[in-house]
Amino acid sequence: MHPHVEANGRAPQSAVADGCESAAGGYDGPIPFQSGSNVTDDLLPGCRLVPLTVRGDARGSLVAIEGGRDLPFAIARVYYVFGTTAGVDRGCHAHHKLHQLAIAVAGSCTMLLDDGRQRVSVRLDDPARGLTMGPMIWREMTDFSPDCVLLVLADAVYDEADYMRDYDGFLATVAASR
Ligand code: T46
Repeated sequence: MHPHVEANGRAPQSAVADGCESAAGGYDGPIPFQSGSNVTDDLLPGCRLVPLTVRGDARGSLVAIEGGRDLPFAIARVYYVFGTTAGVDRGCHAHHKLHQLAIAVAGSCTMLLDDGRQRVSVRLDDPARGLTMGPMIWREMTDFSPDCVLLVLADAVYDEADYMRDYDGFLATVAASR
């Protein structure tokens, strides 16, 4: 298991994600991580930790990300989360179609990913590594460090209709797609 992949459990049979308060709850217990130790291995479908090329010299470091080249999608939107209040959780939703890449360009936070079958918790703490998140993945962000800046590149502009913000509804959609 990659050291930043901190936990993996089976998704519960019924809703546990009643808002972000239950982000750490509802696990049946850890099960072995399935994908080995390579950082580019799939965590869940559409979710990968990917190394980013760091162009460094004596002055410091620079990472460039070009849509369609370093990413499997064209970048339609960039946003970043920062100044997160201590102890709060964010996310608590899935997307119908959206593809994203998230990078903790400063500080760290934990991203809990849930495909309705399994849950994986990943610590994002490296500006040289991104996390891809595809459609139909419930995500919860927790344990933000005070200095955390979470940069997200997305393949579509903001569309509230693409959000699933109800965990039971998310599970029902997953079940209906089987
Ligand atoms: C995701 C995680 C990682 C906009 O107006 N435009 C935007 O592009 C975004 C992302 C948000 N907003 C508005 C909607 C809300 O009124 O900003 C407010 C906060 O958004 P939200 O509560 O969705 O933020 P997070 O941190 O819970 O989730 C965000 C993304 O929305 C989501 O797609 O995957 O970060």
